[in-house]
Amino acid sequence: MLKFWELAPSPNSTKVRMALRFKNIDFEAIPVDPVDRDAVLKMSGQVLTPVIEDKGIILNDSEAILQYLDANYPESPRLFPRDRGGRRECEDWKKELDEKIAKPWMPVFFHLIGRFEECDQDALKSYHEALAWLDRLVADKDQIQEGENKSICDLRVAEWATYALPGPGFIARCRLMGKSKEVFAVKNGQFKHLERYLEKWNGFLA
Ligand SMILES: N[C@@H](CCC(=O)N[C@@H](CS)C(=O)NCC(=O)O)C(=O)O
Repeated sequence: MLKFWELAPSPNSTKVRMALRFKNIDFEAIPVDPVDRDAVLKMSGQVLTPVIEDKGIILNDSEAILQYLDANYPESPRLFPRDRGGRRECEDWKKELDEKIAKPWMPVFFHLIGRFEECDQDALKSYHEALAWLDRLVADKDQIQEGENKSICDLRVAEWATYALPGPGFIARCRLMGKSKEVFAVKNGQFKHLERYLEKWNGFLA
């Protein structure tokens, strides 16, 4: 069975967990201690998570893992489109999210994990603006980008939005997500379209 070295709730690990669940791939998750990377280093030759071991292959880097899963599990639902134009659109969407939501997310997350003493209020405001933008975009949709095999775009929305809108299963599995909900300070019902849209992806994180 595929083994997954995971550091919850880091976004790169969250991304891989959602991909594995979306593709219905059985896996064994092995939690990594953030201050003890020896096992990861010994196994993969580097210290960063996530890492997977599958069919004799050891692979780190979340983006490489997502591509590997699509290439090696062809019977499972696809994350990425096959055609170049579709791939470019998905890459553009990633860039847009990186700029609009991942950037302001980071200082707030660093406050959550204790790396920054203060919560950067400007970043939090920009993060909320990004959530409001996404809430408008998903108002009447289950899929953010038109076309087949673009679930990666939805996964990427969930990757960043779940920190403010985590599902109960994610909070139960990873206690820090309860605190995350408080720190990212979104009220229930504030982004109701996004809450509905995230249900499926939050289910994958339970
Ligand atoms: N490009 C890598 C980055 C991996 C990465 O930065 N992992 C973080 C957790 S999200 C980590 O292990 N950091 C180690 C540390 O901060 O000590 C990926 O996408 O997987």
